[in-house]
Amino acid sequence: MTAIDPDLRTISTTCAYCGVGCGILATPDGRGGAAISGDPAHPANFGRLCSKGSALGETLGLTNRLLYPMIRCGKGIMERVAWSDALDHVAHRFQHIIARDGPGAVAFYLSGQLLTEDYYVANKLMKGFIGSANVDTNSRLCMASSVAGHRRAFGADTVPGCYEDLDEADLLVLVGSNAAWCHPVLYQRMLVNKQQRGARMIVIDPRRTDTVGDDDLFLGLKPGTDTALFSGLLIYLADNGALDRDYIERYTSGFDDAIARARNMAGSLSATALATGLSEQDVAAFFQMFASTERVVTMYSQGVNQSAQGTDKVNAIVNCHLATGRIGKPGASPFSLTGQPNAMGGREVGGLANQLAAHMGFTPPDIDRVRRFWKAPRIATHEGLKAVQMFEAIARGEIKALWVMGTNPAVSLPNADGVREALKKLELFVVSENVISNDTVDVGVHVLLPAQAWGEKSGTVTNSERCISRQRAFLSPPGEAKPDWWIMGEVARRLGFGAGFDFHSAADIFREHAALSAFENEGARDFDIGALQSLSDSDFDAMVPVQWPVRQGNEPQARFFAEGGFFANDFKARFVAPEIPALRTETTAARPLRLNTGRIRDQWHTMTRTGESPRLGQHLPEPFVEVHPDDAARHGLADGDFARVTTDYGQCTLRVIVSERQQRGMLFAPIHWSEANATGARVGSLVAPITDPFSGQPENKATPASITPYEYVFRGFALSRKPLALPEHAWSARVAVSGGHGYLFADNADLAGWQSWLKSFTTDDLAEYKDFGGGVYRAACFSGDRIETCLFIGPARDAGDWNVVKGLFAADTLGTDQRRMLLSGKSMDGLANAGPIVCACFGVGRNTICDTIAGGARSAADIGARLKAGTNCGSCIPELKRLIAQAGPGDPAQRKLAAAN
Ligand SMILES: Nc1nc2c(c(=O)[nH]1)N[C@H]1C(S)=C(S)[C@@H](COP(=O)(O)OP(=O)(O)OC[C@H]3O[C@@H](n4cnc5c(=O)[nH]c(N)nc54)[C@H](O)[C@@H]3O)O[C@H]1N2
Ligand SMILES: Nc1nc2c(c(=O)[nH]1)N[C@H]1C(S)=C(S)[C@@H](COP(=O)(O)OP(=O)(O)OC[C@H]3O[C@@H](n4cnc5c(=O)[nH]c(N)nc54)[C@H](O)[C@@H]3O)O[C@H]1N2
Ligand code: SF4
Ligand SMILES: [Mo]
Repeated sequence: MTAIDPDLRTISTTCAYCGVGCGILATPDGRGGAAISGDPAHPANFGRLCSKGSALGETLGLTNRLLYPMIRCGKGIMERVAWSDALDHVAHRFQHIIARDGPGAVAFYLSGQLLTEDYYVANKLMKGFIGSANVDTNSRLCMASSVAGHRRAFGADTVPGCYEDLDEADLLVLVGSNAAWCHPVLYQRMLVNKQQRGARMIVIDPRRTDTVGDDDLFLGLKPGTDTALFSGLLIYLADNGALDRDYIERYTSGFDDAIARARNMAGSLSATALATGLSEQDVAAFFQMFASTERVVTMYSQGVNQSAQGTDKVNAIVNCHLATGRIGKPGASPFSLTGQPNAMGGREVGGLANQLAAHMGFTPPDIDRVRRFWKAPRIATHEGLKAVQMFEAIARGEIKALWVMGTNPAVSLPNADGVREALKKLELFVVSENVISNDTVDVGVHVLLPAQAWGEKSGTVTNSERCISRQRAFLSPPGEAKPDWWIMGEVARRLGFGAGFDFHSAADIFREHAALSAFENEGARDFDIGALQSLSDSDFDAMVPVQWPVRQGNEPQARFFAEGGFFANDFKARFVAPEIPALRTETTAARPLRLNTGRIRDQWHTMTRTGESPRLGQHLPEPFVEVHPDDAARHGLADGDFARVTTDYGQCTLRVIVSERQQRGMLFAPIHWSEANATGARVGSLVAPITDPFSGQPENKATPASITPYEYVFRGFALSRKPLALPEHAWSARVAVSGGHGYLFADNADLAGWQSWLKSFTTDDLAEYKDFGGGVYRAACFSGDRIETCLFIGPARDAGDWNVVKGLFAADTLGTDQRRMLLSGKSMDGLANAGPIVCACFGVGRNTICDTIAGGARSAADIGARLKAGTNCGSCIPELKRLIAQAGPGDPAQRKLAAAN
């Protein structure tokens, strides 16, 4: 028998990406990589993974990794230093600024991608020992409205339901959630419910997204009008005998006020239709389905949270569930879908500036309790600044030292140009990162600290259904990367707080966190994992997913509130009467459109990880803006062209996709591109920094904007084994490709300039095809039998075929014919042009799919049987269905965009 290398055994861990929190099995290959598959035993996914999770193995490379601590030296250059020097420097500078300007002059900005243990230490250090509550997190941009809505209604930030409710519901309502792309594995669970139990689905979103199936009710409401819709629903429920009077009576308060306010806002079907821009029939259909279905789950995400009325939207939804008693019962609950892998863990430790710790707030008894538990006499006694306000305080020079961990605020905060300028003013700017370059780091960080990345770090995360899972290390950390908690602990020790930070492992921290959750709790607080406070190290290592609460001596509890038990003083839930919804910004003649921003299927946030995966770079490779055909006509835009999108805050240049799925008067642009991977496509620079009055969450989905066509004379692309710095005048986007680096670009400069740019770094034996008069230049140089670098430029849309050339570039050896054909850039025998990839799992392109449809495939299942497309993660099934619906056999329109790419 061959011995098994213990380092290569399969480790069970949790996905690095979304809040579904899927279990993963990772088997290291001994060369820094790992085979990835879904964990059949994990209760979130039972073995399924989406395209992003499946491609995690392609993101483990070290090309862009930060490996050593670095400090900006006198000449402005980043220099490698020893850990002890970096930590001394950070502690010393923090100490100096705190002594001079007080604790309010320093801040931490954290992330829902940190582990609970990292988050716990950061929060304890800032709030407990430095004595300032200026610690906030990117969850402010993500979940803050849900947190505020929960606290107003339930008295605590409690998610009442669990994933099994999605399997058991008869009606699934999705509000402001593109779950097909953003929570794909949960969406697959809902589809199984639809297929097997006949559950119905309603999607409420200004855009018709891939979440909307053929037989679903789609409510394409006007942006920001969800409060009116759900207020109308409350009235309908009241007027049609659908209330649970008993539940309202026993377990809630404030019902009459809420009804009165709702009646004012949307007292009838027609008033609701008018307020939301929906048809009366659609409103009636929704209300009737909701009223008549006992088992209904209403899921909501960023279309609800990221609004100037986000908290009210949450409460308007929750009100309808309270009024019908449909909360915390099998298949019946309101359900906030969380974004990041540890959005919930961050809320549990108190990562938000207006929470203290362990779901306690800044009330005198809570402050006193946490002070005693932490032995922290200098504990902060009032709330700190929320993200947007924190960066405004930095801009005003009031906050002088900032430590950013696990987030990229120069891209993801609204008014991102303003944020970038603010960061330049800092006296001390520290970043703990995995990557050596992103827009935030590139602003001019003073100290850069290498943190362990997914696959190396170890601790816990909590998913949308309160399930705590282990993230386990299966790779050794590269260079000198350290756990985030360790880095902060070392700084805390140097600040003189050693006794409070004597942690030697993630398990040590977890035990303390669990003990705090149970400290003087006795059922008064929802978050209690006291039964886990004395896990041994080996218990912690072996810990299986567990849903909280895990109270000492109590039975497990999957749901909350079916029979009251709220966390307000009177144990009752509150009906909160929402304000009449008002968008806080108006469109004008100069800014006639509203810019909505969000996500695409195969990229994660600012692409520092998914941007490394060739598989994930295939679906939508360029930054784009989606426009309704009528608006496109009005503003002189055509599909595949470029456009400038302008707001009062900034400007971007994006490819245009014309689509009827977009609402008239609205634009949609994805958030993923940054200065680090594209030019002029950082969409956060367009977004107004307007926030919800209760949650402080910015309204990322409704900034007034204008759009104008922008012309480029040339389009082109380059592929290279080494990273390239494209000429600065070009518009470009970096795309991960097999075997090297890809760049799609457009430009107005002359071709001779591109030729000399190419020649400045390539060897003499450059094969060229040159027709400068016709606007065409193609060139390639080889190393042995494979392409080293190639450049294709052509007029308008005729640069050569990116997908074909990419295929040739990926090959290790090119035959003589292929070499000769290369510069023609056209498809050739044996290398059919598959078109842009739709199915990331099996690499099936749009052209191949369209050919199969033309050949008689009539359903996604047909296509799956012939091409395997859609048969693994299922994320592309909505797109397959759309292609079938759109394409009559041989429809040339299908190939238009493929050709443009
Ligand atoms: N592929 C992928 N998945 C992800 C992520 C990712 O980056 N990529 N990120 C994760 C994170 S952190 C998060 S927070 C989640 C976000 O997940 P989602 O919230 O599902 O994603 P978004 O695309 O931000 O926005 C959802 C929808 O809100 C709609 N919307 C805009 N305005 C309104 C409105 O006024 N009312 C209503 N009802 N809808 C509106 C938008 O049109 C959009 O389709 O995704 C997680 N999953
Ligand atoms: N316009 C607009 N803006 C938005 C949104 C929107 O819909 N529209 N959505 C908002 C939402 S919901 C979110 S969640 C944010 C996300 O926005 P960000 O958090 O800014 O985006 P990420 O790309 O996830 O940034 C994470 C960074 O942390 C690093 N990192 C990853 N893991 C670790 C770790 O363990 N330790 C350390 N130290 N570093 C790590 C990564 O390399 C990366 O640079 O964007 C928000 N901004
Ligand atoms: S749905 Fe996809 S991204 Fe989200 S946790 Fe599961 S595998 Fe990861
Ligand atoms: Mo998020």
